[in-house]
Amino acid sequence: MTSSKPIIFYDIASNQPLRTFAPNPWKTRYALNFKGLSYQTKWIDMPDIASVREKLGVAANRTLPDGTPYHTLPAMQDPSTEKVIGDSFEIALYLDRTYTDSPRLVHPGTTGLTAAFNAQVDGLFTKYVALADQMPHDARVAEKVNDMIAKRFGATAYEDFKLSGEAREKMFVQFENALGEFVKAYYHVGGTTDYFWSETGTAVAQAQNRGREESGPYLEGDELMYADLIVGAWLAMLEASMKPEDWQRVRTWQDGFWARLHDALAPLREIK
Ligand SMILES: N[C@@H](CCC(=O)N[C@@H](CS)C(=O)NCC(=O)O)C(=O)O
Repeated sequence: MTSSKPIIFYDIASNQPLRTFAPNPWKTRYALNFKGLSYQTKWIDMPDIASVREKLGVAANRTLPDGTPYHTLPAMQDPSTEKVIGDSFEIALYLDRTYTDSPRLVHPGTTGLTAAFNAQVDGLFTKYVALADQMPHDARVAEKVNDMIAKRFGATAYEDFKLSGEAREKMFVQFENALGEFVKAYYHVGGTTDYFWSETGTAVAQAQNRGREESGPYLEGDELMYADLIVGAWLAMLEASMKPEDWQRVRTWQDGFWARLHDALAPLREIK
């Protein structure tokens, strides 16, 4: 089927110019652009996400540590089928099921694997999200957003989450090491956690990458699939939400591997 009317994609509003910055909406934008589908973005201020989703009739899909549910984006409404979906992974599966003439995001027989990979990648990057401390929230809502986040985690103020000095530097080193472990998935080497991206292990990592430099930067080399967009979404979040010099630092890690992946996805970052 081809979509007759544009799909409505609900994304979180940034400051001007409006652009995607949060990782899960990035997954959906990448998916829509990859499939070449016609869509338009509805930008939603973060404090309004719950009321918009309630109006659309989708349930809250995340829970706080105390069990309280809360609403998130992305969400999607497809006027051609009247379907409304409020989760990035479910949106990807729906798009594959419905728009079979466009390239497939999740290849047959890999749905469970991709779901597990999605959770794994979210967990990995979320651990270091404090380093993305320049989220481009609009000034009109920034204070409300900061209060919302602080309240969720029992802090008195958003400032309590901010890292500085040695603690921040330590987190950078840990993040680089964690990505050094993760890059093994791309090098197609063993998954055992032996931390080869330690100071003494760097040469091992480089040796193991030999032979993969010439192929594309995706998990399967030249062939892009949804799993690559999941990682790409987190990299796009880092670019949008880190200090430029911090993002430049990430770009140098693992011999520039993440920069190569992010740059390869540039044609799919169009905002419609
Ligand atoms: N499982 C959901 C998670 C979506 C999610 O966590 N979205 C975040 C942005 S990346 C959000 O909307 N957060 C709003 C908030 O924290 O209030 C999905 O994949 O769509």
